[in-house]
Amino acid sequence: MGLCPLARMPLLRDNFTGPLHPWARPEVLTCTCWGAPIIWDGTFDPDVAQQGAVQNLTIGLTVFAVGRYLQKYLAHFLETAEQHFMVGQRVVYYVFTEGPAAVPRVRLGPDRRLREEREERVARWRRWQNVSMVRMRTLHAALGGRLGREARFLRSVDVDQHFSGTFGSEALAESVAQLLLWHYRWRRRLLPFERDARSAAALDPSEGDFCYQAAVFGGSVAALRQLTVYCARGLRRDRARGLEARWHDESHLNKSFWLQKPAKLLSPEFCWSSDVGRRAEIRRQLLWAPKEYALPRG
Ligand code: 2GW
Ligand code: MN
Repeated sequence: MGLCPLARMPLLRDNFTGPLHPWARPEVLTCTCWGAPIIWDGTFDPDVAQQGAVQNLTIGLTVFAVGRYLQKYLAHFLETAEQHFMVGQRVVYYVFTEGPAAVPRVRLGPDRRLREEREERVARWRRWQNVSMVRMRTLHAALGGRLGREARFLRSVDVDQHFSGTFGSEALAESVAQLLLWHYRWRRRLLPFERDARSAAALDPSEGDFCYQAAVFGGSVAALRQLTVYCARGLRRDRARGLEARWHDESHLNKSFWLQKPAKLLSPEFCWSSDVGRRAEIRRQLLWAPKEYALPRG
């Protein structure tokens, strides 16, 4: 397995996340075989992470809030982000939406701004399988524009979530993948990667490291431009062949992170749902994703 060039984290020095204490969590894996730290509660000191953070960085948080999701989720998402997300840092929220006028006016702290990015292709959002396609393409285009010039690091997240605990500099790196809450205990060969060899997202049974979540990913502008264009091309290629990967953009994201290893992994504690039930190794729930499976999915 080749070492991922992104794993070198050029801008972030060793003390960026504070001293890592893998022994503080002997029961979980705290480092990948390619040397990327896996951040669990207790493996970093939030204060040290904060002090060690490179100052004068703009961190972007991109979120799509289209149709009923705008009214339903965005206000709570932003309010909790104000309390917990990168507090003390310069933050720009990039809200992709068709109805900027309807974006809730949430009081923002100093050094924090909200930019409304116009999402024009709203008609396409009816089928949820299209959601992933549109998001990857739109994000890629935005990264090539103002957003890409303004922010140094970005996180892309689903809006149907909220922050419920500190989410700070320990979660930044050249490229960051979120371990999927459902599968982190599973055997590798059982992981639900795309196995249809005709799909651009296909992974051979001997391939795939971990199962990552498309609802949360992050990194530098350069790393995310690569990631989003890779996924957008794969999605387009599959569609042209009448294929749809098992987990849509998530399958393509997993293929991309297999080829370009993430520099940092976040434990499922950073994106947890009470639907999973109690797990001894989950010490806190940083981002809780309430699911409404009863609602029509389009
Ligand atoms: C449109 C049709 C059907 C379902 C959702 C939507 C929709 C999504 C919408 O009307 N408005 C909207 O703003 N969204 C955005 O897309 C919003 O940011 C939302 O959080 C995100 C993903 O949709 P969601 O949260 O309903 O789908 P999940 O939680 O099942 O997401 C997983 O699957 C997605 C589709 O492939 C993505 O991979 C996503 O990253 C996964 O977490
Ligand atoms: Mn979601």
